[in-house]
This record gives sequence, C-alpha cells and structure tokens, in this order.
Amino acid sequence: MRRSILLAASALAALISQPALAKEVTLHLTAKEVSLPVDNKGTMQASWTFEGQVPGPLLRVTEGDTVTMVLTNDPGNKNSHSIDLHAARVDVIKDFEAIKPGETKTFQFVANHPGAFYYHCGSDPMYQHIARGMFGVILVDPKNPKALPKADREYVLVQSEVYANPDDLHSIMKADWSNVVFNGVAFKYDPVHDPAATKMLVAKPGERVRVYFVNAGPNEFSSFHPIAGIWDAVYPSGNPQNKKVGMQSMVVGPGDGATFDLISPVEGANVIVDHSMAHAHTGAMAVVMFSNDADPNMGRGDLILVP
Ligand SMILES: [Cu+2]
Repeated sequence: MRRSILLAASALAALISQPALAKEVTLHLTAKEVSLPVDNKGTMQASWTFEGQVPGPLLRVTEGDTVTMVLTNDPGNKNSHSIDLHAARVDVIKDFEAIKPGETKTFQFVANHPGAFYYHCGSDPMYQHIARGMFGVILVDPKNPKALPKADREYVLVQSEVYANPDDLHSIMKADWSNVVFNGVAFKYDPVHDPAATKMLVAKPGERVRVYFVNAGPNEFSSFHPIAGIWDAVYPSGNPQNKKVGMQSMVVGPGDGATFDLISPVEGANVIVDHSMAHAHTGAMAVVMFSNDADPNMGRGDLILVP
C-alpha cells in the first residue's frame, strides 16, 4: 500500500516536472484615458493606461507559447495608442503601430525567451505616453518548472517617474520629475515614510519572495536594493540562465527588467528601494514585512500585483 502511494507520488512528481506544452494564448488589452491618484493622499492626474490602471494588468504566458496580442483603443479616448511588448520579436512598424480611438489591432509572436519583460505604449511622443502611465509587465515563465527554485510568494514592482505636468513635454525631456514611484503611487507600500499609506508587501521568514521588477522610466536608472536584506539571487531580464547570487543592489535601466529573490531569516521589515536617494525619498520605497502570521493571500493569485 505504502509502496504504491510512493510510486503514484513519484509518477505525479515526474509529470509536474515535465516541460510545459506550448499553448496558443490570446491576450486582450484596452487603452483607457482615465484619472488616477499618484500619491496616497489622492492627488489625481490625467493618466493614459492599459485597462484603467497603472501599471497595466500583469500578463503571463509560458516559454514557447504562441501569443496573439489584441489591443483596442477605447472609443472614448482622445489619443492614438499602441503596445510594444519586450517579450516579442516582430516588426516594429507593422505590429507596434499606433491605432486611433475605436480601432483594434492584432499581432502574433512566439514567446521564446523566459523572463520579466516590460510592455508600454510606443505612440508618439512615447516618453509622454510612458510618463502618463502606459506600461506594465509580461512574464514569460520558463517551460521547465525547475529552471527556477519555487517561489513562496511573488510580487510585481514597476518603477516610473511622475511628472507634475506631463503636458509640459520639455519637463519630461529634462527628467524634471516630481516623484519616482513603484506601481504608480509614491510610497504606495510604505507606511513608514508616508502615514497615508495603507499597504505593505508581506511574507514569512524563510519564504522565497520573488520580485519581478521592471523600470518603466521613462528616464531614470534604478539601483534596486532591499534595505536590511540581500538579494539571494538576481536574474537580469528574468532569464534563469542569467543567475547572479548574493547581490546587494542591481542597476536596472529604463526599459529593462529583472527577477529578484529575497529570503529573510528573521521577522521584521526590509524596505525595497531605488538606492538613488533622490528616487527613494520621493516615493521609490516599498516595505516587505516578514512575520510568522503573514497574510497567506498576499503575493499569490490576484495579489502578485498589489492594487
Ligand atoms: Cu499611448
């Protein structure tokens, strides 16, 4: 009896560790021009977004998948928009072209490279569309489920700059931003530096916390560092073959991304920052609270990209 259970368990384990079968996946995104808060006090800004949120929805496919991307420009919008997916190898002119309000565009690619990739609007002027919030993350999970150690929790952080008046194109070209932020809002997950913040990222001591990080820019580099922690592993572009270990910080430039694993041996807080102080102290800080009674839902399901 015990032997047959063991055999069944090993057969199941063999099945689970098989490379994933390539699938055909269709992803839909709609460009929406909305008003969104850029700080915890609710200061609103006219934003250009994917699906009315900054960053846009987390897209997730598996290495080898054939992906059909369907972009709709909401008929209520005033501007042309497009999508540039860094996970795709296609024709920039034909596939990443801008479409007018009310139009829909479709293109296809094979997700050959695993990783944490940036996506953004490339409509002219691209730096303004990015500065107004038109960006997000597409994860291409490796087809071999053992290519990376299993993560206990996953979080997505996207860095970007907030410009006080994004109608002033000159201010964006001069990088004259007011705040550098994670996930669209200054100090969004940092009640330590902003009493108006209500959220934190959480995990238990010993858990492997995987942070998929993309720097949307449009201009500033990020020196990505966990205060009171050390990155157990860093994978530039999120590719398992790019493994670095024991990193204190890693620079992620605008338009780039990486996967960062963090494990705390003790209870207490780490603060993930862009260690460039002008960036951290205007909003690029996120608390990760390690406690034995951490909320089991955080860092899983819909709470990988914490709203
Ligand atoms: Cu756009």
